[in-house]
Amino acid sequence: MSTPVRLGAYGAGLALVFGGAFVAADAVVPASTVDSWTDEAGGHTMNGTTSGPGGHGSSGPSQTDAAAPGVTSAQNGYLLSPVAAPSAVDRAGKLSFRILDADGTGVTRFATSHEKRMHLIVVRTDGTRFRHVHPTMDDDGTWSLPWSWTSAGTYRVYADFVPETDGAVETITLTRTVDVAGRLTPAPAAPASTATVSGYRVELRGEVAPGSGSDLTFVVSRDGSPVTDLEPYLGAFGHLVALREGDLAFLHVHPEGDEPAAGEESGPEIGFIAEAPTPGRYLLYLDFKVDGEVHSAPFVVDTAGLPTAEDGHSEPTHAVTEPDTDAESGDGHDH
Ligand SMILES: [Cu+2]
Repeated sequence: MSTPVRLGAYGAGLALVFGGAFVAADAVVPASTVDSWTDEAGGHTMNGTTSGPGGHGSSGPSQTDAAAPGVTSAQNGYLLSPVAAPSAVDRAGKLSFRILDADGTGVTRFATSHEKRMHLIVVRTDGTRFRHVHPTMDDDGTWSLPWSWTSAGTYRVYADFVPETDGAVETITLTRTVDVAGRLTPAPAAPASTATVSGYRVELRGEVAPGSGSDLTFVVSRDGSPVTDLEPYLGAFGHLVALREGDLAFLHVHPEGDEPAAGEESGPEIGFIAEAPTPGRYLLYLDFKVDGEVHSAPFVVDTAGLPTAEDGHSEPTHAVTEPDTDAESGDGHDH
């Protein structure tokens, strides 16, 4: 794979790289191979699971550009199996899946990346109910963790990992959707540059500009006072996931930069450099850790100069939705 685009670091030495690092990776497996996998997988849905993101992203600016990770169940010779999970709300069970190689064999060798071998992101397709967790693996390569859904809807599940191979180190992000039965209350995303979670107020400063690096700074406060005791989490002081509205392409998993030293604290600002591959709306989720607890703060940002309603982009009429209960309670994280 060719050298990823480096955008440099900002603030705490963290960089958010949209796009560039992923572009080269898609060339390895022919599209026809991916298609056949996708078709195959579609025939083996189970437990309310459907394969792939198809049909759940009709308003995105770009549906299937090959550069975007996190929109397919297969990439670079790796396939995400159908995801088994409870099929309705409030049913305790477990969520499980495997990563299969090109022979259909379960992959069991994963490199540790950002302190974990597997990062699992689950979010409802309207952008709410974000969870970022770390399952454990059985001998046969089955990843699982206890699971229940608090809300009905269609969810995107992302498995983000680095296979342990003798070859180049590459981050793979694969996705599936899971449908959860129950009464659904959709909560369309509306622009939101502040979030309140567990008493912490987080303000996002800066804009996302398509095609060029732009500074994004998150400022954390509590009761009007800056929070200066942010703790390292997964090897950084903040952990940002960005999804593109529409196709929910997974644009980033972890910030880059030097790891904080043990016991080091930071705040109230957490800086990133962002580059969006296309104009549009992006859903951002900042994980940060204070007093041993991880909190997720959701944001919705439009790229600068995004066309408005008269150009056919529908503006939501709803007020900004409150952070969901998962994010507020901070559960769904393992530490
Ligand atoms: Cu993770």
